[in-house]
Amino acid sequence: MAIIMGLTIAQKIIKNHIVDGQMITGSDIGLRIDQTLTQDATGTMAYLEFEAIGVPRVKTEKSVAYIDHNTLQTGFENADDHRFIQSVCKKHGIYFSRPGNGICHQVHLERFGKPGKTLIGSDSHTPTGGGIGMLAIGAGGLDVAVAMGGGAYYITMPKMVKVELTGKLRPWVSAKDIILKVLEVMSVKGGVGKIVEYAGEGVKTLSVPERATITNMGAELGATTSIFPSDEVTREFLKAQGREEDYTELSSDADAEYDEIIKINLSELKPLAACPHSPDNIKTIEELSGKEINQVCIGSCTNSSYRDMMKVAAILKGKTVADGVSLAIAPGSKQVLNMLALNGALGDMIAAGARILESACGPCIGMGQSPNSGGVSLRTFNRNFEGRSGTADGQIYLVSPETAAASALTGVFTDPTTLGADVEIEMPEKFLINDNMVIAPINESEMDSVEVLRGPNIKPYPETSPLADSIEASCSLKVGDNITTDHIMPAGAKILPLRSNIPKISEHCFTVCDKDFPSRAKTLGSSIVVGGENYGQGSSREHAALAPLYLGVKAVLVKSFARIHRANLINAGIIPLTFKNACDYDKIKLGDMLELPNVKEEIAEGKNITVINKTNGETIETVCELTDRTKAILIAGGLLDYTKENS
Ligand code: MIC
Ligand code: SF4
Repeated sequence: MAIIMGLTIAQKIIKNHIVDGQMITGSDIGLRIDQTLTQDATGTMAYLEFEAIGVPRVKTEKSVAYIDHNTLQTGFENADDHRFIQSVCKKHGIYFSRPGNGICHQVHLERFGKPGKTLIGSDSHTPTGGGIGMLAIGAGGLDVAVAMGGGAYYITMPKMVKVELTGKLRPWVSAKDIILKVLEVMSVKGGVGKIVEYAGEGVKTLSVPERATITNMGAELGATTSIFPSDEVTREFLKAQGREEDYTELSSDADAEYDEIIKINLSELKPLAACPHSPDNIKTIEELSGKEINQVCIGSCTNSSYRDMMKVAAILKGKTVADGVSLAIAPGSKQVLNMLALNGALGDMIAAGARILESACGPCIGMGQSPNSGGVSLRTFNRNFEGRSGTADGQIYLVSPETAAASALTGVFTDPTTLGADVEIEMPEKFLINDNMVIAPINESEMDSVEVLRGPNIKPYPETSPLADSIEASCSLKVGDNITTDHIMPAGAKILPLRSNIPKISEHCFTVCDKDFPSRAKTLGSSIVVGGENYGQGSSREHAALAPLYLGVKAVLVKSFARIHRANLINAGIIPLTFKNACDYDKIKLGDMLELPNVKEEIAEGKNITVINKTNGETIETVCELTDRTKAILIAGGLLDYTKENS
């Protein structure tokens, strides 16, 4: 692949931040990271890792810790974790966004995001920041910890995809429908190894929060990130947030080259839904029209902006939610909620019968509001993986706020374009700015005396060991294609409080697929997991690697991996192997004894890794593409050991 000439937006930001490697598609590059964010469900572990690295004060321009996921406090665990994170922030120079201030991605967009900067976050929807022209990437907690300590963040230089938007959305058709269309075209694995850039005259018709809806759900494409230009619309948004000085203009060069171009005419789009159980299982609302529904949830980091909420309030105003429907609404941030409270829109929602939830992830991560058995739930969220809602047989459809609100009133799937005249929502000239729920870092001189507060649920990082010369281990689990991190390490109200307790949370590892996996893996001592295509899609949770590590999983052998999960496995010292020939998947059964006789040497020398199935005598060629750095990480026993050895 040739060195890049005319530059795309992402390539320009990469060029300004590259500290290691060359900007050649497919090669590994290290980036300087300007900003980091964490949320509480991944944050406790990320800060334990940051402490283990031993850097006294963060070296980024801005690092922010949000409390937004584990806000249902049914025991001491979550509250203890919040207190731990708050005290770590005070000790190490990190901004702390208190519970109640809102969902990390929404608040970061409003208050901290800056065009042209790099951001990594321990949450897969960090690309929301692409809506404001940031190179914003989801990562494992340990990668965020390393970046906070001043280390580079490594990615494979992605391919560039241009999505050219022409025309203008028709009334009642929404930014959500754009990204659902892109998902229909590209699928949940179509973005792996790619950055998706939006361009064309249609871009200027979209406000920053609408752009952020699109970049947010780019995570569901498996893309490294998605990004919009930074233009006059961006400037207006920043000005309305009282931050015009953070604006810089950013666009691609006229001769920038893209590996793939997708064209979407906004004027032709219709309201869409992602049907159970995958974000790329798309149908038009017209096709679903009239189907009975039981629940509607509006909010999440995808669709909880001021604009979205105002639109919903306007649809609900003066009406009542249908008899058979429970409508829950969670405005995305304190800024949004407070503005709705002051301008009367919140009153319209309450009067219509909406159940108003706090500004947090809530039902999106199964923290309450699980639907009834077999219930049909319309959600403005970004993921509808099986069981994620907390109801195993729940039928989750992902839709726009307009479709959600219209359907909540009728009790059946309702195409919002049938609602009549559009309601125009003007972006406010000035948002309500009140950062009183963000605690700024204290002076360096006072930091030493801060005591970090740890609760009994906070357990250390699991034990690691350097890579052995050879591995002999049984296949402890065999799964199919598109396994999500929600399968590997389920979330929800019962399990999320265990995020800082790996021994306990590992008892739930893979139980969605096989309830005996944790005890089997533990009994085996060492084992290997076998899977299909796009293994590990979805969340960035490193717990999907740390729990297997704790249970003795030495390698994961699959047809293909999702990006963040593969990186998390390497960080945890688990070898990510892919079949050289996908059909060899059939040569391994649950319980087979596998041997990797020369694994260390093969990894060190960049060779294919031989796997011998001792149960049936087959020899299987596998591939483990690694750079010098990732080889060294695996040999050291994971990124934490590698970082300690190299600092
Ligand atoms: C999600 O949407 O699945 C989460 C919960 O936000 C995760 C992070 C986590 O598991 O804590 C994500 O998207 O990375
Ligand atoms: Fe929270 Fe849902 Fe967004 Fe994840 S996808 S950050 S759980 S709102």
